[in-house]
Amino acid sequence: MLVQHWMTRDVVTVEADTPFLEARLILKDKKIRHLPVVDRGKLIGVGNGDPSSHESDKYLTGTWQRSLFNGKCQVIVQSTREAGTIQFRATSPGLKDGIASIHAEAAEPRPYLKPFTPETANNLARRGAKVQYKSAWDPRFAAAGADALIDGNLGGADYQDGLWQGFEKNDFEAVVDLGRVLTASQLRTDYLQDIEARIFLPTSVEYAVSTDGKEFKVVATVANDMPADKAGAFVKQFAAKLNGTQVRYIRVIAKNLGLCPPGHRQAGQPARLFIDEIVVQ
Ligand SMILES: [Ca+2]
Repeated sequence: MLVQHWMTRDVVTVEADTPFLEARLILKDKKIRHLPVVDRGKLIGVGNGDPSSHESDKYLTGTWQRSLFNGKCQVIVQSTREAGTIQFRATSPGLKDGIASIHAEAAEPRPYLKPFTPETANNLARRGAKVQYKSAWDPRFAAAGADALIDGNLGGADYQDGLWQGFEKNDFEAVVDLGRVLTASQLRTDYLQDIEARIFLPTSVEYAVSTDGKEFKVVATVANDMPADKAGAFVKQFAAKLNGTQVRYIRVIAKNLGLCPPGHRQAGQPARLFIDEIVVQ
């Protein structure tokens, strides 16, 4: 006779604040004489990493269990609102019990952060502007298509938010026709860097302006001063002051890094360039 033949497989537990009458009903209903109290923590899920497993991730009746996969399984424990030690024990027939103590500390509540809503730039499309592309966007990252860069919508840190237009390996080159001659004080384009997604800032952005669409004058070339290995997802503005220049056509050429640089996880693979808007002020 082994202990495993006597041990309780499906342990029913209660928390310290469970009403006594409810605990008594559980004892009667389950025909048990002992009811472990799990304090300052509760189980909210189990798993084992086996993608073909059909076992439940939740046992709302409290009879938590999970098969091992490659000798391991996972338990998700949630702390309560009180600091203290969370005691956890895993048992299985034929195996030594596993016991873990987790110390939960009191924490300051995090401030509420408003969900991200895209900033709106001046909407040139509504004012009759058109963009003529000299390079083709990647169809996987088309955003709003031909008007994406003059629709007034700016992207966020998520390259898949549908507001970024992507160019793989190619430079970005396009001419905006404002439809009439305007006095402009600044040109600006924003780019995303998220090197995990092979998205890099342009190495430089050149702005040229014209009033007839034929003769273009380069008014600024803005170099990138951000390292190509800077991790995380962030947006950088490349702006050029114009000081009241007369413009109708604006040509923007943003140079793609070309290939993911040495040291990158996908070194040698095509680099992507992501732009969301051409802002004329
Ligand atoms: Ca846009």
